[in-house]
Amino acid sequence: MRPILDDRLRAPEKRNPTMVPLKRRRVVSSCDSSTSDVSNTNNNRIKFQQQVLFLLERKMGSSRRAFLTRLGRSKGFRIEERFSESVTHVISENNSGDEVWAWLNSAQEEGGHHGQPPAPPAVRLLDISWYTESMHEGRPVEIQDRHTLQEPQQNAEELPLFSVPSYACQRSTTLHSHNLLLSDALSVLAQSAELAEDEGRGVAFRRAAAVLNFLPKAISAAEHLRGLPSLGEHSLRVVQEILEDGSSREVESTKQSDQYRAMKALTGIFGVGVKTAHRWFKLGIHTLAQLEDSGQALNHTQQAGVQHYSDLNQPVTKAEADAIGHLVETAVVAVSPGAQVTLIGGFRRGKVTGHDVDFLLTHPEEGKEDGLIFKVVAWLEAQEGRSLDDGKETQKAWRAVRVDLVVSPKSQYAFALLGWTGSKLFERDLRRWAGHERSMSLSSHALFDIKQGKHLRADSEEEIFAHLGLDYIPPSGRNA
Ligand code: DCT
Ligand code: MG
Repeated sequence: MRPILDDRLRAPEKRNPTMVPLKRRRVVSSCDSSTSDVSNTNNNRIKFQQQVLFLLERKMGSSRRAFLTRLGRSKGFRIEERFSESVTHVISENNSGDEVWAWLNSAQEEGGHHGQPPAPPAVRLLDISWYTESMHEGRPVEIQDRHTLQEPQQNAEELPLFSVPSYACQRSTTLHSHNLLLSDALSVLAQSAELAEDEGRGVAFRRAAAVLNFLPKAISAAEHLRGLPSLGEHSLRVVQEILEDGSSREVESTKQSDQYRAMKALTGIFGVGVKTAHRWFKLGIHTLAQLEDSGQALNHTQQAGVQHYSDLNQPVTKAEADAIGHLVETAVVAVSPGAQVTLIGGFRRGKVTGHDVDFLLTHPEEGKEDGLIFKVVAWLEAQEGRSLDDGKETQKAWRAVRVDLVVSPKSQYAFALLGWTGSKLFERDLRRWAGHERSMSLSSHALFDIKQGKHLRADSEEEIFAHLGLDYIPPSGRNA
């Protein structure tokens, strides 16, 4: 007997007369209805949990899709309305593998999953024949070659392996990097560019390093980075060389170069910026000793920087930061009862060392924070009986540590806290996001909505993230 297909079960053009026998016809018809509402999930119990199906409407049409969906559900199949990461089987009719793949990519992008379509093994792209045969059997039939759509080999290779949002403030970057060797190398190039006053190039390398630090696993081949934001040709070349040869010639020669070493040494002096260091470098001054011999005029800050050079270039530990925190708190409470001290900067992000210790001071009564820093510094100086530049002791029982004190009125406290916690790249991207994506202007004092023409209030960092339309990222995730 020649089986007959129900018309709606049959592909409009591609007919496969062996699929559904006549006796099924009645069952099929009983499921029919004039409505094409595929979201009408009846209460059929799901028998086949492992297979999560998605029927592609493209070329199938909405009413046929609705019909097939109801049919499948009545047989205990799990059929999703929308494509999502949980889908295991995509069923389509009269589409090539490439066409389905292209559709999936665009669907992912519309859904906000930029740049990460499912990897080919995660989702099977199947022809409608697999579905109709499964309907006939009342269970998911084994997948044969003839059921599968050709896998888009070429496209799959071009797909990025990771999904990386382009702004650092959209990502949580912890201190635990899987690619520190690579990001450290790019940071050398970033620092070299910054020391050459090429800010754009410096930021570009910082961004590339930050993306590497965000990735969930160690990179083994530069191709795996294809399509990721912020990884330009230059950075990719450096990464490739390190992965293949163990090191990058450019990075190694930069580290050895006279200019890089001299500029690092000179800007390592507290109070000396890139411009001053460069002027000295051009005069042949490359080291601290040469500077001291040169007779160059130094300002008050630079003199302190030279005097405490080795102390200030030794990293500050968390234990030291905590001890200094207690001291600052004692001083603050002594000069202004009720005033508050918060650790900010790298230590707030969980770093275990830093080049300085940063604190934010405020007072719950607006206005009472006025002059607080001067009072605190005066109290500390009186307590210590000496100021920083007085180093006449014969036996040194202390070491110099750089401490940054920031003060803010209570109404600006959340903005100051967010702005001074860092990292620098995270802050840069928060401001860039605010400006480019939200038409807002963010600073360590305020958030201004340009379209509404008004300032937005915030009492916490969470509220600022919410104003900006960003998911909240705690300090430990701001180590971009
Ligand atoms: N900051 C910023 N832009 C700058 C400088 C600083 O947004 N140009 C913010 C972010 C970090 C914070 O101020 C404190 O600055 P640093 O102490 O320089 O940074 P850090 O992250 O605390 O680094 P370290 O641990 O080396 O002190
Ligand atoms: Mg700091």
